[in-house]
Amino acid sequence: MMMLLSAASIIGKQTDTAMIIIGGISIVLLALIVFFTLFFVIKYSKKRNPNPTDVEGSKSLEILFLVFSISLVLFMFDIGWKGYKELRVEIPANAMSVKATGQIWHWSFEYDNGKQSDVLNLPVNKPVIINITSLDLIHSFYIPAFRVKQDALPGSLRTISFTPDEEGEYNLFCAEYCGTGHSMMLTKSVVMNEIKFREWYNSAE
Ligand SMILES: [Cu+2]
Repeated sequence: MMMLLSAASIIGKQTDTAMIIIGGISIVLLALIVFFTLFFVIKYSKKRNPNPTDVEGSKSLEILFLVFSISLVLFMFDIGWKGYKELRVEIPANAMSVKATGQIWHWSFEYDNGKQSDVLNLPVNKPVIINITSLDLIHSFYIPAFRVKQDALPGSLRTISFTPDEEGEYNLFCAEYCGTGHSMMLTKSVVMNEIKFREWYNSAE
């Protein structure tokens, strides 16, 4: 979206759409509220309306307003809830799992076959579930291009799931200030085609 780097995962693209929808609704509401505030301030100013008028409430208008605003809030909640479920609850059965470990001051990744890496290599278009932990203090696993972020907590496994859908190299940061080396705590996620990934995954080194 606009100035953001483009999303390279399915959930990332949905997140951007949610941003545009919810941001758009907020801008329209702000415009309406400011417009009516100014409109009534001018219309009922002392100069134009020297004798205050008694304004009666309108039950039907109030009910309409309540129903409309509650539906709008629930609509926005629903967008967020669906995204939340995709990230953490409804994880596809064929998802590939990777363990990500944060420590001062680097990331390391371990795959199901025991393969280890300090770069997060992933196959394109394949759902992945990252099991995140920390060896020392609180870090945070953050890949802006995929729109995913999850705290890494010592003694605890947290998961986040997504499907990268564009090949390329993406920055992977620690997003929790964790000490003097925090700004150096970055690596990459490399998304490659299935064949290349298999080659790397099954290679000995
Ligand atoms: Cu950190």
